[in-house]
Amino acid sequence: MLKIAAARTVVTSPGRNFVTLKIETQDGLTGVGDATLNGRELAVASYLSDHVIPCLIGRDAHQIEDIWQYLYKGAYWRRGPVTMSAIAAVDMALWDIKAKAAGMPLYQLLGGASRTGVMVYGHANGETVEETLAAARDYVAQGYKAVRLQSGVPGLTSTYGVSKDKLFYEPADADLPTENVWSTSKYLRAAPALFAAAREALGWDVHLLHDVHHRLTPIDAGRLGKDLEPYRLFWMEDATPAENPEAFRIIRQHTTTPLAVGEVFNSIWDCKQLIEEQLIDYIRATVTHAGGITHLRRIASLAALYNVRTGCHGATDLSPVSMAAALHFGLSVPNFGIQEYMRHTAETDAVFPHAYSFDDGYLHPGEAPGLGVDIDEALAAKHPYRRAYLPVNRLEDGSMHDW
Ligand code: CS2
Ligand code: MG
Repeated sequence: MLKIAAARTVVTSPGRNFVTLKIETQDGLTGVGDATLNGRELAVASYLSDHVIPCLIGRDAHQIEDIWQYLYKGAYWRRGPVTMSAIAAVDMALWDIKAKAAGMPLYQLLGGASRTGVMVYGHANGETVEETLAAARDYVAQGYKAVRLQSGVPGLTSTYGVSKDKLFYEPADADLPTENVWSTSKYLRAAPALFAAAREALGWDVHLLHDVHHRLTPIDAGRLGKDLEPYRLFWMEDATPAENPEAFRIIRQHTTTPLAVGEVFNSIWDCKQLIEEQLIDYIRATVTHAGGITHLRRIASLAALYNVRTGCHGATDLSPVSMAAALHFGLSVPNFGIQEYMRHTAETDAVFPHAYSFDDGYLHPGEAPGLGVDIDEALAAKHPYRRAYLPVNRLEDGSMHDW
């Protein structure tokens, strides 16, 4: 038995807020889990400290599945991003401990490596098509096989995915929500032009991705997918809000552009219909927001039955702990698709020393026992929490819209 002796949440803000759970066993083994929920960090920190941690002390850290079921079924009020991020952090930390106790990198416990590396995509963005393509060329020059393109929309002062600092995109940028303005008609004219220029400039060997970020109606999404078909995207992400899985039937009727969805999902139940009806091609659920490695493996197994591949979310608001866990999962899972890799800043990397490394377009989790990542709590303490909201989005007439 590996008795859990203590557990604590560490809230730190090296450039942006992160919530990390650290679990310690009586034998001195420690494990970490990422519990960061962008814009609602303290809700998860409290859920862990006030409601979960008291139930962990004294339990056997080896009983990952039983603890997962205890925290899921025992909560009564199940699912949702706060609950499932908290469960995910416990799950990641327990897998970290188990792999350390076994003296091997976590991927070995998940069935070993199914590939030599985890193919990742970077985020090229710019105010203009030219700026975006220049950023994309930088990524290709760094060896990336896949690049996401997000460009400004003529006539709009801001849009999703375009950051002031090209390499690092952090949307949680203000003490109260920034208000963005959106126009679908302006966007639908701009996006196809971006990818036409991209194929002209970058050729066909690089995978191109795009994130619509929940902003279109199903029929508009069908139109965009059809307009993008000549440019052979790897995927069109979050084409329409995914609360309504049936909406994807409409998109599917109009386009063969591959569809990815799920970064906001937090359980297999959110994914089920989209996967079983093959309405999507990639499932974006992540280790942190979808209940940890234990639950993400269940989602991936369901997806494998229907030829749906993984495409885990990996934005900067998922900490290096989450990235490490995603890489162990991604190295082993049979129906791997691609892993998002929005690089963290050097400030963040210093707080989260890690073994994973990038080489020629692929990440590898490394061979350190466990997740191969930790949190430097002394350094973390130097970056106090700062409230930061994600933006909100309105149409040009002021109506609230999806951000
Ligand atoms: C985006 C994210 O990376 C993505 O695909 O959807 O940047 C998302 O906007 C943030 O994670 C929200 O916190
Ligand atoms: Mg996205």
